[in-house]
Amino acid sequence: MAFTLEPLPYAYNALEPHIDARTMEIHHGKHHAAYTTNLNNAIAGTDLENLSIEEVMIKGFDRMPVRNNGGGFYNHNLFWDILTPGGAKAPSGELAAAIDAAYGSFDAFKEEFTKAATTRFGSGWAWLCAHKGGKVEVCSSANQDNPLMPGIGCGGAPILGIDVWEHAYYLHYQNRRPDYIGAFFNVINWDKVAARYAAAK
Ligand code: MN3
Repeated sequence: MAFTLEPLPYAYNALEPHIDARTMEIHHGKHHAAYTTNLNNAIAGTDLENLSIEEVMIKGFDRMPVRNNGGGFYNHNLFWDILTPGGAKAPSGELAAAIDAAYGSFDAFKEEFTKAATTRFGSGWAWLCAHKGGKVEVCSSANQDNPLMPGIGCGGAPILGIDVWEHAYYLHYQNRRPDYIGAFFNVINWDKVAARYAAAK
């Protein structure tokens, strides 16, 4: 069964002024669509067909172009899911407690996450991951790699991620990646991140 590109759960302009409509339209309708098509083409007729996307990422890890497009498909699904217009400023409950336990405070976590996203050279992602047992950890990965892949990043399950490829911000922010990362914090759906945390820990 082929993977499908799901529509966004909000309008392309819903995240403005933090992420502009044109960027969202091209990012979802062109980039994510291409990863989806290329992933389906790459696994068609192979032993990776009919597996879950998580299984494809792990089992197809050392096969290009499965790794790039499987990661691209999964990472963008996560990204759209954890964004929302009018997001809360910070998490609450057990996720907030886990972040405080790991980093001391939400502001200190935000600094660490921002540093990971800012210093990821070239194209990639920064993540907040949850380990079994409940510990959370910030890391980053190159290209479309994902922490579920063996030997990439934190090794936990990603529960929050930011795409720092230029295609995610260049139309509006040009070279100002730090401004885009700051704006990202205004549109995080912390309820979704908390649900991912509860499922992963
Ligand atoms: Mn992208």
